[in-house]
Amino acid sequence: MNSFKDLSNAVIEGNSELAVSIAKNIISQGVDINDAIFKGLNEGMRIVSDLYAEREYFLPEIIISISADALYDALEVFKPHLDLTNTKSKAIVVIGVVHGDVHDIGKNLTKLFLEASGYKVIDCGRNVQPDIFIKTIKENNADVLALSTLMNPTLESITNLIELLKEENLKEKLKIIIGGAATSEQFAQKIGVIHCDDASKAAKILDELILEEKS
Ligand code: B12
Repeated sequence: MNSFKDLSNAVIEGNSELAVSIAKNIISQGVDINDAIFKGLNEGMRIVSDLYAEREYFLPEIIISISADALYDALEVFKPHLDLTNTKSKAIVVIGVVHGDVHDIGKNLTKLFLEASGYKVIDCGRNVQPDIFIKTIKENNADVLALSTLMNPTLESITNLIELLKEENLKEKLKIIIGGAATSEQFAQKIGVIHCDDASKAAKILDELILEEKS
């Protein structure tokens, strides 16, 4: 679909006005909004990330922030049209970016996809201290903990948090799913959690786990 590519280009260009106008157009055409978010917005940000990785010194971080703004502005247009009001949620998810890391675009997309799939998501934000995660999990009797990090040094924050969850006897009660560019299947296996490299797949993975548990 052409408008997905246009939307992705608007994010790459950091053109909020254009992104919003394309998003409105997509809605008026009755196109699948999950598809628009993934194939348009997410794809645009992925290309920006690749450009940054390849030509790091020529693409200032400010440009990336402008792309992120365009993505968020378009998301605001889509949000009211996603069914986020499921009266009976599938499960309660606590989500956040671990301590030391402020990259939250992937986490925000994961949150949105989970909400759109019927999960109740409590967002702890970014650069989250371990005790905040523990408190939020306990207060909300959470079923799932979803963690994100894009930086290698902050993998340690995930390891430390898992240790703390064990001490609090919470690890076995929770399904723990991690994502973000710094995470890997190997790392996830080592610490006994689930790995997912794609925000749009998280709900499917959790659906299967929850179904498995119920049967
Ligand atoms: C955008 C960006 C920024 C923005 C962040 C804006 C924001 N609000 O998030 C700004 C400019 C602020 C920034 C700052 C910094 N950045 Co930066 N940044 C990036 C960049 C270019 C893109 C990241 C991004 O948003 N990608 C798009 C999103 C959609 O992708 P994503 O997060 O990977 O998420 C996808 C999946 O991973 C998954 N996912 C993510 N989380 C989760 C969680 C769950 C549960 C699930 C299921 C899935 C999932 O779903 C998403 C979509 O499918 C990357 C480079 C790159 N190539 O990735 C560097 C990068 C991550 N940054 C880097 C660094 C070093 C920094 C700084 C330290 C720079 C500095 N010297 O100040 C600071 C960070 C300070 C800190 N303490 O956090 C490094 C990290 C190196 C490393 N591996 O350790 C990178 C890799 C650049 C590089 N090549 O050096 N950055």
